[in-house]
Amino acid sequence: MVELSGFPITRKWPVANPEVIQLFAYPTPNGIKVSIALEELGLPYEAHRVTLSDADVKSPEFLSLNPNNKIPAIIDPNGPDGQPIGLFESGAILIYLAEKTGKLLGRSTADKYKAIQWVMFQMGGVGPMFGQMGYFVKFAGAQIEDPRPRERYITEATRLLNVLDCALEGQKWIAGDYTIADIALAPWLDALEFYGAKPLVGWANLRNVPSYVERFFDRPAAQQGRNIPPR
Ligand SMILES: N[C@@H](CCC(=O)N[C@@H](CS)C(=O)NCC(=O)O)C(=O)O
Repeated sequence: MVELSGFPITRKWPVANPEVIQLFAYPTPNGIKVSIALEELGLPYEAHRVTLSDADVKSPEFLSLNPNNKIPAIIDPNGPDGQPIGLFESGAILIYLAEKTGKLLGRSTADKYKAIQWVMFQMGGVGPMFGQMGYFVKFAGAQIEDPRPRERYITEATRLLNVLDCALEGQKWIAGDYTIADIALAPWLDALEFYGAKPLVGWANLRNVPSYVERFFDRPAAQQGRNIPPR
């Protein structure tokens, strides 16, 4: 029997089955990357609902697993060398799960680095820029008179979308085969609807991204994982 009581997070979010991967998340674009990957990989897991409130993400128990107070985070009871491992940062978790299973990273070493390249593009570009745009467009827009932050992030989000749109020309998935890069990207593309930002970033002019997102969410694992853990 694996023992996870050494992870203080389990005091606030008790573990029912310590033999399976523990996911601590909320169904945001970053959170559902991991639930969708787990569904795609068919790995058994237990999902714990960690809201974005300070009471959850800034609790000492959560900070013990992710000192950066953000979902998602995981504990894999059966990590490298059979030892439990805790991980945060969704990109690192995706790479970890793909390498653990030998899936979702293409067929060759070159494919693998192409996939990781697009994961990094999402982690360093799409996620932070779309997130900031969402803040200025949807949440804080009316309270901030200076138009420059809003314009800056809309311009950058539009630029990133067009990079992706060009790269998807003639491709079903961004790195050839379906990989963790698609799992990293599609939830963020889908968030543009929630932000009400599609008209601002020229969504209607994109040739490939809209059908790419539809194709992604047609997958049973994406449909299942996008609601885990429930709100
Ligand atoms: N780079 C991080 C970003 C994670 C992130 O921004 N999580 C948000 C929800 S999508 C969060 O937990 N926010 C709570 C907070 O900042 O207090 C990752 O990809 O894991």
